[in-house]
Amino acid sequence: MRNSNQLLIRSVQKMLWLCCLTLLFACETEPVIQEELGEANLGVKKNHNVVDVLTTHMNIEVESTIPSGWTTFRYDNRSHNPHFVLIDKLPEGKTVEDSKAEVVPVFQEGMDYIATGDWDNALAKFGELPAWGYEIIYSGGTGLLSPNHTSEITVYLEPGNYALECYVKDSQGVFHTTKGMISGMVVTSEESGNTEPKPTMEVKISSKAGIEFDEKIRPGKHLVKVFFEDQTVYSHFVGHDVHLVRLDESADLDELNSWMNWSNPVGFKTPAPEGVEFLGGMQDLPALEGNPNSHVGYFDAHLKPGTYAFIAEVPDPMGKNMFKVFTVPGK
Ligand SMILES: [Cu+2]
Repeated sequence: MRNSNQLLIRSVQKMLWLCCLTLLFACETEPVIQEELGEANLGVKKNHNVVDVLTTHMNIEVESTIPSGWTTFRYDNRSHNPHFVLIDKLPEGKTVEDSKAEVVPVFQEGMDYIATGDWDNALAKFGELPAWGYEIIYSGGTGLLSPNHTSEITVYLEPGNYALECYVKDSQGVFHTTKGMISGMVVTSEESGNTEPKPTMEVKISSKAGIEFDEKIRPGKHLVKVFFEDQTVYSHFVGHDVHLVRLDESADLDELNSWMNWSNPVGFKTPAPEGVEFLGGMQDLPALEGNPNSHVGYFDAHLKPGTYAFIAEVPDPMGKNMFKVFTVPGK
């Protein structure tokens, strides 16, 4: 397994990662204040224009066309499984239909080989990914979200064709993408007019230092800014991100640490580890050089007193300082 992993890492390192597109800035408008009685007023503000995203089973419902610039998505998970929404910017001329035909099946067949311990054939299968698959720019998205939860995120999107996907696995190891959790969306050159949000707290992530934040956290409604100091490709083909989880006493941190890697046969398989409530987060951002908007994404977090963690969806997040448990005190 170790040799196979090294082979996979080497094969990934050979691959081109063409994330060199330029982002454009959008104009801004004033946000609306939203407060809730009984909660600490931490000054969270929200954008007017919100794109609704809905899951009721193995689906992602979203508007087919939206404007560009700062974009707030409200994800409502009304299904019985945890899901996320990763926003893929597709290369010029490609659509979600190309992803369904040429990318999704390759990952599923590769995963099926991994599940049987056949890494040689898995690597051969991943080698069949089309060259354009390596030009997909992961552009943020909603982190893992437990059933019957909603989460709002804000990211900056430039015009183009996008795919929204979730690749959590079912109990048989079938990716949710294979079961239909991938949808297309066109982002037009019309600007949304939304403003960059004002956060109440900030989390930084980098391949070198892991996840860093000020652990003195007040309870209440927060808007979390996630700053990507860099981005890279790990052995599971994708980069780092930040998920927020609430942990109860039954949570097994080692189990969760292993679960956060889809290329682990037991990883990302539902049911999710016990005692873990997924509260959203920010999917991979590209952190493009010279484009400050590509480094930041925002998500809302209702932090009641308790034990939480910020965790990345990477192989062994604990070993990368990307699994940080923290406590939110009482008022
Ligand atoms: Cu899913």
